[in-house]
Amino acid sequence: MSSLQEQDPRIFEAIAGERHRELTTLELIASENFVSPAVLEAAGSVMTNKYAEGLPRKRYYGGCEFVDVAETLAIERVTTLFGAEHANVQAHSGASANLAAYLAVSEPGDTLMGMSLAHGGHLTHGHPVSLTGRLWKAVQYGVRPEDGRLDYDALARMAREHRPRLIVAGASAYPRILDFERFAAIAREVGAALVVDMAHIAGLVAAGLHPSPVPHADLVTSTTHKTMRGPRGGFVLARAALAEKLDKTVFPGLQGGPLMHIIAAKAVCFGEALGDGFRAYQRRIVENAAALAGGLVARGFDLVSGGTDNHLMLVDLRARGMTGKAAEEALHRARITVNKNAVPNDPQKPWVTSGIRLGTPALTTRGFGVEEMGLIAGWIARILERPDDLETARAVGCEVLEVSSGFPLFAWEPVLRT
Ligand code: DSN
Repeated sequence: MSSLQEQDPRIFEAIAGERHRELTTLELIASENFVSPAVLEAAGSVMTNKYAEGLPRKRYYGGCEFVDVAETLAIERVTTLFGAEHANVQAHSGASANLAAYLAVSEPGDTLMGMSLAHGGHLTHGHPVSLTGRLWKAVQYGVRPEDGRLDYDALARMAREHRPRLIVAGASAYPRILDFERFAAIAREVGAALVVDMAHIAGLVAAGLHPSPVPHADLVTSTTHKTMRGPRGGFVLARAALAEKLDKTVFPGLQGGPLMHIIAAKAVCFGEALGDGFRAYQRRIVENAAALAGGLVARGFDLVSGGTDNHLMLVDLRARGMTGKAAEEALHRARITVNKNAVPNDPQKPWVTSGIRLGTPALTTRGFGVEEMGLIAGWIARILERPDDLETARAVGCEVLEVSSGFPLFAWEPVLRT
């Protein structure tokens, strides 16, 4: 019996239940993934015990010689991976990474121009309920109604009109390539700083499958747990000229003690991303997304922008008279996990929505390929044709279980950097 099981059986059971859920359902949430055993081991390590305010070799606490090794490796690896001049790996999350980046190049009260959550952006890109929308004067851009894509000429006009101090590029539900060079030109023209939030696509960028924002942006923020397949957390890349400002903004500006166990796990994740297998893994994510999108379009589904260039797609359910909430619940009954998601100009409230977002990073980690993506498109179509039919849900759920039992979750072996 494990010590957790003995001491706290309810938490032990909850963790066991989550492990079972992850094994026996299809994880199609575009922002989730499954970490390697090595990342999990580092994240669950004794480094959780250590206070280490400051930076490697410049700490406010003694006894930091081993956590310094972990943080130094994380910084070295992530700067190599993305060709960046400087990195801060202490941000606890993508939201805190964004806040740190904004504060490094602007002041509360300045104008921030970011992509609206309702059009695929993110809460922290200036939404009124987020601190970013309360502290900054936010103006929000969206996608073209006719094709669901960004209109860079419209963005340039908006920038000229509002003269933002800060432009934020990046998205959490945009299935197309982002033109960072164009964003940089727009920012330069109006004298704005450019912050790119590459959280969703960081793995693709690291693998060279999406153009990199690093040569174009003043600061680049990311999470480590999406396509990067690392622990839950954030980081910020910066030009050398902004390094000190950024580091001081993270600590002591926004955070106290860094999560050293998570920083150790980030170092492991970055090491895996530098390994030989990572590019092939990212390529399979993109191939799987294209196959899933193709399978859905062939079955009559409307995808925002007509398809995908990256790891995710957005299914617009309005023509089917179905809400995203109803679709999420119906698919859940058949062991398929997705999230309801607003489509551009969605008439429904955020809690209901008219769409679902699907992504392939997690199932690609398990070894699912294009053949299985065809099966999944078929299962989704069967469920959403009869969303209330419990017999269809049961039958599809059995097929899901049978197919997914061939794809172990915790046994995969990444190619490690030596
Ligand atoms: N909540 C994340 C996502 O699902 O995309 C973004 O922070």
